[in-house]
Amino acid sequence: MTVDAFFKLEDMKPKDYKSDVPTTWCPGCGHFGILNGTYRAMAELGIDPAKFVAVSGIGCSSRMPYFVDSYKMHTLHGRAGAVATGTQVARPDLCVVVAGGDGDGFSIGGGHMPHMARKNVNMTYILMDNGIYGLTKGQYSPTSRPEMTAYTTPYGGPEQPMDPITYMLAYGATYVAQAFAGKPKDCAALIKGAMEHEGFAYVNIFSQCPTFNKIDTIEYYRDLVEPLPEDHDVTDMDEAMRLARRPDGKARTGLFYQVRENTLDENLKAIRDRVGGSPDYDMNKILDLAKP
Ligand SMILES: Cc1ncc(C[n+]2csc(CCOP(=O)(O)OP(=O)(O)O)c2C)c(N)n1
Ligand code: SF4
Repeated sequence: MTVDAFFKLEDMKPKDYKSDVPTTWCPGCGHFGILNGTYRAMAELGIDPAKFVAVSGIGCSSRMPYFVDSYKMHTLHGRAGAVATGTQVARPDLCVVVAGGDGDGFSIGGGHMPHMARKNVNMTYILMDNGIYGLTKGQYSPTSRPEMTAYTTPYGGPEQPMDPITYMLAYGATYVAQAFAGKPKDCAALIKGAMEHEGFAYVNIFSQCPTFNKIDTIEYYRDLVEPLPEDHDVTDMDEAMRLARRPDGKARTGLFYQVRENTLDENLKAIRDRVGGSPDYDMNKILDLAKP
């Protein structure tokens, strides 16, 4: 079954998807730009909130679902993608979106990441990459630069950061994109494409944390990013990998990679169809197998 949430409502405005819960983020936090990009993507797709589920883990970023007027789940640290997989498989007609931080996704949640991508679960993963643990007051994360001194690393980091885009390409995600929270229109366009994509869509969004990350500032990200070349072929994995590794030090933004492959729910349905599975199946046939 394909997602049945799009183009249900006409003339929707981004603010129509705002919930009654006031935002809790610090002034100047990049997460606002990502939330606004999400509202805009929802409005452009005329999404029916009754067919939309926002699922998050734990962190400042994971508060996002409270601010969206739809079904939602605020789960456990690092488990959003696992819970969302259950949601998507049970109800393939819903538009499922995961939101979380870099610590949530690639530290504690790092074990679930390859499997969401590998299984090609039909959902969107929005990762708000601020290079720090915000909600716990500023410890270094797997995307922090080693020169950053932080709460548990007062003399700098003892290791190199990982690059989310390279990981997700290697894990087999079928839609891989990167954006910067300072450009909410770009965020909206890539999130919209991710929601419409049939398969596992990953969007990495640089999001400044002015309260605790004193080196990955809005100015730093503005200088770091550069759009992918206009003629970039989104089916060229080798080129996507090459650019993900920042050959000239620039982090590319835009759509790195997109291909259409069977999704987990499509493959599960194919198995059910092959064996003629249905909710009315006579369970006695299974019990009969245990007869001596
Ligand atoms: C199992 C578990 N371990 C640790 C924590 C403490 N904790 C709360 S939020 C968080 C990380 C937040 O950082 P990130 O996911 O990068 O999101 P941000 O707050 O920066 O948006 C941690 C470790 C927890 N809630 N649960
Ligand atoms: S601590 Fe950082 S990530 Fe958390 S709300 Fe404040 S600015 Fe945003």
